[in-house]
Amino acid sequence: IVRPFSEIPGLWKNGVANLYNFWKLDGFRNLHRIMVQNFNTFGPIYREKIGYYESVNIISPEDAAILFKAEGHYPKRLKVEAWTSYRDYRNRKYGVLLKNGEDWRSNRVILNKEVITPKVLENFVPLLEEVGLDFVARVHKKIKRSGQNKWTTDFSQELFKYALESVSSVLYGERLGLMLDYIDPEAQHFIDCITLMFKTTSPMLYIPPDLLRRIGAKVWRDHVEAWDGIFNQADRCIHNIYRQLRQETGPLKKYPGVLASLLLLDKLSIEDIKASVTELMAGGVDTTSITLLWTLYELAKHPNLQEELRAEVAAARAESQGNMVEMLKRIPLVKGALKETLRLHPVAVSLQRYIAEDIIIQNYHIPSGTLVQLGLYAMGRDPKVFFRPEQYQPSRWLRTETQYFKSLGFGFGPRQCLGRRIAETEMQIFLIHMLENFKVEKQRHVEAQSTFELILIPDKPLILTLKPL
Ligand code: HEM
Ligand code: 2DC
Repeated sequence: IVRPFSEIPGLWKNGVANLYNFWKLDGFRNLHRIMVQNFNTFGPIYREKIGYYESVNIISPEDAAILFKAEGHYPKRLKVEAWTSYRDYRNRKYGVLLKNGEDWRSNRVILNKEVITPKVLENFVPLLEEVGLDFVARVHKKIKRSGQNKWTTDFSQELFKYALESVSSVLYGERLGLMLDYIDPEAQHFIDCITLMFKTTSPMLYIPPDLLRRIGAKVWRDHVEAWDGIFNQADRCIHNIYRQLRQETGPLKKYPGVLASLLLLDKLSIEDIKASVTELMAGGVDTTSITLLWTLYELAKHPNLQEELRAEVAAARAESQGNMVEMLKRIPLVKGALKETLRLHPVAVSLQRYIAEDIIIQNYHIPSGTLVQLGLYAMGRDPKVFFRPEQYQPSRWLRTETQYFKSLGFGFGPRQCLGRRIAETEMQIFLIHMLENFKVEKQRHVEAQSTFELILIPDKPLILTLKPL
């Protein structure tokens, strides 16, 4: 017999007491580890309430399949109130990230055609390849200047710039010039604002932002300052392209970028376009750069694997005679490496949906409208799901039995990551060029873990060394 909702194990009776305990455990930073612990204590399903935030948590791929089958036509994830509050406060429109219902769907369908259908790859690849080559040239220059035939540093800032340059070049069809020695201070400010925006969001998951605003709390003020910086910079970029496009006469010679394509298509209002393009620009920096940083770190830990990947890339290059679109079809192990990075170091600690119908999971009844979370970080490290989960093994993704609802780093279904195609292509091209040019090494004995700042990031600087091959 199916057991009722009220019998699901967990701590869901006193949200305020739970919030206090959560805070004592430094839960704002340890959310992912607390989830792992909760699954160990309560089993594969538990109910939870922290502050006003209530959810049912699941961990297995089979249960994830049930969850996503019940997501309905307008999939809705946890509302990040800090983000909607800022837009309400400043009177700005929501983009696809924050919209829901029919408004979300109609915008998303149009955006999908410009950023996530396979056919846009041909447009993106040349733009992204240019950025990849510039990154390699920059590293060679740094190595030469060092006089030591190597470059040792915390590459996070370098990767932030690479990611922003990549996403901007796809969105605007134009380069910002971030691979140069002297960069626009406004671009650096934009990068710093995104980091601050994520950092200040996590406490506001559990304490209502409107309350924090009314009492004049510093997190809220910092959060507003961060988004203001993000919107100002994005507005400048968007305005620029808008002006250029109006001066343009006659047909376009080359692909003009996502923004110009959307403006020319004329199916979304300018305000809607601005809102979503800003989200794409802001969503495209820390996500890919941190995933690439973790990947370099894992490659540094596994020199033999690094050689295997290099061999695959060399063979792909030879077979496709340097045609990058063709080359991207011939690097399954590189793609496996990126999946493996997202398994052990996912950007999103969980995926969530408000279910659109009643479901039964682990023999418990869960009513329609409940917020159900799949613990993505916990699933990636669960030995019941992945054989020897602690081992970084890209080849596990070459076997089909590994796939069923297990590769969920970008989410699932119509509400999955809109930037997925950009992110994947950008990261694959980066790894191809890096493997072809440099060996990655790390200092021994430095082990890093994830820390939660809304997205999961390394808890300490990852110092790596690049040496020319
Ligand atoms: C949503 C992960 C890069 C823009 C999401 C979601 C995840 C995710 C898990 C939620 C999906 C769901 O609920 O099913 C990642 C990872 C990335 C990445 C792992 C890189 C390694 C990017 C990039 C962009 C971007 C580069 C922009 C160019 C977005 C947007 C949404 C989203 C706009 C909201 C889509 C919607 O609500 O319709 N991402 N992301 N992401 N991501 Fe990404
Ligand atoms: C954070 O408990 C933990 O891709 C919460 O590019 C649940 C939650 C809800 C939404 C998730 C968020 C978590 C992590 C960051 C995500 C976000 C949806 C989109 C966002 C996964 C898991 C992200 C990073 C977007 C951000 C774009 C934005 C900055 C414009």
